[in-house]
Amino acid sequence: MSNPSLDPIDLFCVRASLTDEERMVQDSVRRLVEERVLPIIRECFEEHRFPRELVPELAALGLLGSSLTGYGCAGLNAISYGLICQELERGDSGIRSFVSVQSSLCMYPIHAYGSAPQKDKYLPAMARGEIIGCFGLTEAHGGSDPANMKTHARQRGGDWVLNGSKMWITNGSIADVAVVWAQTDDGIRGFLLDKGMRGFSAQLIERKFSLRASVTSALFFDDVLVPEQNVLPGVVGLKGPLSCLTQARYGIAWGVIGAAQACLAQLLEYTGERELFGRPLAQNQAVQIRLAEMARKITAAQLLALELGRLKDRGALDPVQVSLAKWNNCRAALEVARECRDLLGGAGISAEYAPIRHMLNLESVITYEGTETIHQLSVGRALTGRNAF
Ligand code: TGC
Ligand code: FAD
Repeated sequence: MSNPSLDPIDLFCVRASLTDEERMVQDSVRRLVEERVLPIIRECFEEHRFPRELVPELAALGLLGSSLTGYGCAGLNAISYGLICQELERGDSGIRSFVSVQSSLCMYPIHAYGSAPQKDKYLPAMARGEIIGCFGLTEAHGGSDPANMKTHARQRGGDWVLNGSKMWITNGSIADVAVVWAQTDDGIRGFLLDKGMRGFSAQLIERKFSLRASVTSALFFDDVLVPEQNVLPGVVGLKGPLSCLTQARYGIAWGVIGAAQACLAQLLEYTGERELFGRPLAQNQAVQIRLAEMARKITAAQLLALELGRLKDRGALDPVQVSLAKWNNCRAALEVARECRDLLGGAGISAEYAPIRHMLNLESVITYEGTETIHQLSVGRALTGRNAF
């Protein structure tokens, strides 16, 4: 490299533009991932196991609900939350998923829309990792269109009776509390279902080829009696769950960069060492062009995420900007992971190398939190003023 101080996976020196606090957050999460995640993640993926033993360590570093204020949460800015997601996903998308769901999809709605007793009961324990949450929006008949949900709650006396089911729910079978969105006579509302409520059950979804180090489940509600005090009082309508998705999608736009960086870093090492036709693989024009393409995609994704974070920290973020970044960055990361898999040749299909694991994970990440098409249509609607959903 002409300038040896340039980092090949950070060509525009994003790290140098961070504050000391942001760099400290990045360093501490990177250390945790190197010391505690990377040594076990391959086995976890092979064994289809979420490393639950890491939850207390994630909590001790302040990574659960990190951008919320009060209730034992760290109150970090948006850039720091993005860096947390990036460093965790450098390890594995499943670990970032756990933190996304706990922080953005469960703690966020309780913080934003919960009653004072709900906040006191759940948030400090969730920040400590003692209560694990899940978020139930998607249903089996069509996740892209949550407005058409069938799960419903009817008032009976002072309480609610909930019926229906949810599908593809991260953390579902290990959750102590589920934030469940259900149709009511007034519109969609959020319900806090504690594990063990009569009629509430979760079933693990097995045999996934993606996000194998993450728990994914179906949730079932059969006449679950939910007391009024477990209803989120602060929001009615689809904007409740969609506002949570904006938080989580923001984190994903950052997270996938870490997965792509991990793939490229490993590939640079490999192509530098592997000799074919009498020279290192990295010394072929065709290979360098592909490496440069990957660096271009990663750099563009980083700059988009950074600017998105600045908008969020200024309180000027629009959900359409989040859609554009989630779409662009997931697509970029998936393409990088697939290219790295290919350039590793046969070794690329081995669990010894990270790209195939990241590649398989990213197939979920590009689908959940709104598929690529959903985000393209959101941007299209913003451009044209016409709703094509
Ligand atoms: P529309 O009827 O127009 O809007 C409903 C109301 O919501 C408001 N709104 C938002 N508010 C806050 N943040 C946002 N991002 C918002 N987007 C819309 C909107 O202003 C309106 O408010 P009001 O007061 O007028 O009622 O609904 P829409 O046309 O915007 O929505 C359509 C569409 C397709 C974009 C939406 O349904 C959608 O996003 N579908 C995709 C569903 C999805 O992403 N599901 C994800 C499930 S969770 C998950 O995947 C977790 S994986 C986690 C992990 O493991 O990491
Ligand atoms: P569908 O909505 O049926 O879409 C199928 C295909 O049709 C997609 O390619 C889509 O882009 C396309 N499509 C849809 N509408 C249109 C259109 N109008 N025009 C053109 N094409 C269209 N959900 C939760 O609520 N909580 C969770 O914690 C959670 N975790 C998940 C974890 C994993 C590992 C996975 C895979 C999913 C998770 N999900 C979760 C669900 C996820 O959000 C949904 O899978 C996603 O929103 C898509 O819904 P669907 O699978 O029903 O696909």
